[in-house]
Amino acid sequence: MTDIAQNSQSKLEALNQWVLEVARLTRPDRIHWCDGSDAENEALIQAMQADGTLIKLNEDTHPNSYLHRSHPDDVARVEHLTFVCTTNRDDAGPNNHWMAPELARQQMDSLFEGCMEGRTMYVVPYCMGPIDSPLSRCGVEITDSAYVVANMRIMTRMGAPALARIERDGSYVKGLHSTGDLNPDRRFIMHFPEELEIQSFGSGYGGNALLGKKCHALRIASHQAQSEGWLAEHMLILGIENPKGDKHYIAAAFPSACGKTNLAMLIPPEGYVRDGWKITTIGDDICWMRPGADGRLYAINPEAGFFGVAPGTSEKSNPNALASLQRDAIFTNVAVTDDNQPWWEGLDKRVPAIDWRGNVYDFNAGKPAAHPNSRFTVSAKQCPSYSPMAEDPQGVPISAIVFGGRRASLVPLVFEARDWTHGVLVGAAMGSETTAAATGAVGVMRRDPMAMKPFCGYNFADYFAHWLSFDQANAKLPKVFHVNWFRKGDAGDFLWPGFGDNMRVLEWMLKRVAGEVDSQETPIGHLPKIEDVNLEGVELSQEAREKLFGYDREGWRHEFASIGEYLDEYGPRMPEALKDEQKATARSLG
Ligand code: TSX
Ligand code: MN
Repeated sequence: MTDIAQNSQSKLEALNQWVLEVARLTRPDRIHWCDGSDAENEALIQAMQADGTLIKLNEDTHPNSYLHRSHPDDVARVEHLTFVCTTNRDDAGPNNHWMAPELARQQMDSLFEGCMEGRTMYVVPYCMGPIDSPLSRCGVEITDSAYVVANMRIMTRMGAPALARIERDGSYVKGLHSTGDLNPDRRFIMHFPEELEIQSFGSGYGGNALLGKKCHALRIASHQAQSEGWLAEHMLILGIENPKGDKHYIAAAFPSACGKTNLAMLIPPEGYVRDGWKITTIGDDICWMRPGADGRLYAINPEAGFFGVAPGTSEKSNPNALASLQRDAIFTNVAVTDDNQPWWEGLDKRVPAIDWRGNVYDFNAGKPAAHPNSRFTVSAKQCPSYSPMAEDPQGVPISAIVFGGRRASLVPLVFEARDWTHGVLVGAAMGSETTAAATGAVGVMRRDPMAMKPFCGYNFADYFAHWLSFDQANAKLPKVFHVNWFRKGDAGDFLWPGFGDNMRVLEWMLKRVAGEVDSQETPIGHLPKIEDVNLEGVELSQEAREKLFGYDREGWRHEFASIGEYLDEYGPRMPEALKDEQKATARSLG
């Protein structure tokens, strides 16, 4: 046996040992190693239809598509039950719930003990990112949920090719998941970034159970990225092609309920399409990027599918998403029509027959028929705007990073950061107003740095320092922008049309990247000169023009005082350079 063969055999041997160790603890009736084949998927879907996990939808309108109804108490991520278990508490930071690793393991061992009795244990090898990309990373999820397997097959490169890469790489993230009895009192999502391990018990919901997504690709990967010199971000990636055929790529971070998936799949206004502009989609949720040999940041989408919020997705808000959902999709917690088609609020004017819990829908009860966090799972390949570059192992070069939030007041439509450090401050200070879809009060501003508040696997102060560290002499970093599609007028109306018209803002960003236009310099950054934004075909009132393209010194003075207080919450680990940037801006606001 050659050294290499011996080595790879021992790597799989280690995986085998871990699987057996988990089986000794959880005591499943069967162990199934997933190969990702069509035959395997069909057998799983058959079994899930037989036991009621999946309900077949209308084959004529939605071929090969299924509905899953989760336990009604298991419909969303559970931040208060999500922990980052680092040796030192400060490494997790005030932005995470922390538990000592030994205590967390003890607690999880007792939950996992015997939890798979009578069940099948699935071993799911997966790769986050194109199989042959140096930016990709692998994992193995052990789960007792066939629904998780079916979703992981869509969301990741799952099965035999991933196992082969694991055999080559040797390293992978170990994820252990059981739905347990779905008791919310016995539910925990534990991360052990130092050991590249995840343990999740008591939930079957996507963000808690599809461990490749938020747990691996964001929490564990952000920690790994910090030590390896790259970035794991909660960002969509889109491509823009101009009439000359130049291609640019933009990565953008938004908190929930800002329409990230809609922006990733944007269809430009008619005039732009006629002139030869094109938007392509690389990803809608997660972006891994690292500096290339030329100093630019190169990005991949580690996912292979979309796990999107259904409500609000319509022919008007996102035709590309709807087109993606015509076949081979899994719907979770949506309503159905009388002819068994999936339905959700905002889709169209039909009235559904059955609500997300499986009860006859009572229109007069005034409650939504689909759960507000109901989801679709679908392969990215089914999206008409999906870019072939999403499969490129080298990734795509990023020309602009965009941060955004839902802000009814103060924040203009778009501004550009002065430089990288200022850009990091813009990302660190970003926030969004809560909507009815989230729990709690509506319209309250919450800071959500880089949209990573629930997903950064380490101390935010160290995370900002890591971002600042990319500003090297040979770096050709993207320009950083901030956008707000949600500015309201005094009458409470949205001032910007949004959706496809956001293309006009993206075009201005590219003009800035190319150095084709100058700007209004203000203490908060570069605002567009209104004549440099193509507003042909949009009607904006005088109030809209002033509020979207102007800046309110007095309001920003208050905002910067609040940003200063926010940074101070992270204590002495907060990088001086960021605090200095905040102070300098505060001073120039007078
Ligand atoms: O996704 C949105 N985007 C980004 C699209 C590429 N939404 C939906 C947010 C909920 C997830 C938006 N909502 C956007 C937006 O740009 N803007 C708005 C606010 C808005 C809503 C309705 C209208 C205009 C703005 N106008 C009419 O309905 C006619
Ligand atoms: Mn997300």
